[in-house]
Amino acid sequence: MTNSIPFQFKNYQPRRLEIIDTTLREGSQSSLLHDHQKYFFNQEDKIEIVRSLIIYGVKFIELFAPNVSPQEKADFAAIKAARDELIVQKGYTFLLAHVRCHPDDIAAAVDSGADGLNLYIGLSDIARTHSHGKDLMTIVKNARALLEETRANYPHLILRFSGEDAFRTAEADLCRVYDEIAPYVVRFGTPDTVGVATPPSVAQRVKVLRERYPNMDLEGHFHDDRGFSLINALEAIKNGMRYINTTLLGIGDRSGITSITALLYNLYIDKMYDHLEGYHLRESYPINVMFASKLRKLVPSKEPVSLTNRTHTAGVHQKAVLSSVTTYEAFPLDQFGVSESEVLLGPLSGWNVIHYFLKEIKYYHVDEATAKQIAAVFKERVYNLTPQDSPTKLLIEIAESEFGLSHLTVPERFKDNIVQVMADSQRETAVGLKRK
Ligand code: HCA
Ligand code: CU
Repeated sequence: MTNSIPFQFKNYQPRRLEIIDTTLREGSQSSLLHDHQKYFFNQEDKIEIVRSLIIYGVKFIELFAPNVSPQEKADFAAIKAARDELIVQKGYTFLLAHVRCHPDDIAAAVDSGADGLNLYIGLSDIARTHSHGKDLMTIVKNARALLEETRANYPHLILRFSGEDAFRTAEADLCRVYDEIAPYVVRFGTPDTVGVATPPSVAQRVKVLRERYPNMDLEGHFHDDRGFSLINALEAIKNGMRYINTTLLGIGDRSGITSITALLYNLYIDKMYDHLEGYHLRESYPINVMFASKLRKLVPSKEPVSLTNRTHTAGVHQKAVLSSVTTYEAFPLDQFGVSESEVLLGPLSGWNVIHYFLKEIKYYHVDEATAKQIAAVFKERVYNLTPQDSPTKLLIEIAESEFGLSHLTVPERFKDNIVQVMADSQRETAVGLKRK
């Protein structure tokens, strides 16, 4: 099967990997927003998110169909204006509307100036029975007519078609529908709507679709119900899929989809550098921090591009990372914007880190023997801390009032050589570590 539409991407040559970020569509469906009594991103949030994504190097951004609500329509226009402002500096970014195979959605998206339509419809038996109730051939007939008309009326639009729940749709059914639709679109989506796909099933599906539609680009959208959204996206890319849907921090319906920074980080680790063309990897951690603050939370500990991935609490680990961080940090997070490392003072801290903290960070005169004694007292008392106290305060109190430690005088110009600025100065218990 071939796709007959020669499509001009406004002179844009798609890269080896094109991320279609859907933070503002799929991500907006996340229950996390409800948990934090936020419920939706306001227009200011959306513009900041879009600007950050464009600066990060994303060229395709998915938004809701503008007829979802008057607010979505107004937001679409504001986002488009923000996108337009960045064209001279950053090149063109395509705004894609996520639309049902319904004339109202298509008309609203076209009116709002969308560059493309991400059309979708449920194909699996379950969706057909419980969602829209239409049989396969009726779906094909309606979708085909609509797409034919849309293609003819708006030759400039980027049209994509997705069979929702593609991984619970029989291959024969999927192909029967895609065969009919192929002449009108440039991309087929294969969403794993409920997160049932596994790396082998992804590899198999991508191979079948690539063979059957060699001129068609494929797009993946992997939900994380089993925790496979990242590995499935990697597997799809390794088998030749070019377009992948992501969100910031992987948020989305239920447990979400593939995290954008986790995906790029893993491609880097796997040395797939040609897939990273045009992405500003050093912005990875800053973009995660920006987005986490919108959700009123910290960058989650399960996010690979996080400071937590560089935070050490166990005494044995702390001692080792003081000597070389590579002992407990295998991959280079610096390139992803995590330029600090942290050791947290707490019940598990050993005398090494206490010595390091008192001497190198707080500039006390302290020898190792005294640091060992202070550590013993600290370890006894730290369990009784109330939430108002901090381990740092306790340690300093012990050091000064019980051990009578006094300060060294360190010339100003040497201070920066010893300690890095801490990532979050609110966290009094964090010890900044010098990177080696
Ligand atoms: C949805 C379902 C969807 C669609 C993905 C797509 C999914 O919320 O509309 O159209 O590519 O997971 O199937 O997100
Ligand atoms: Cu989804």
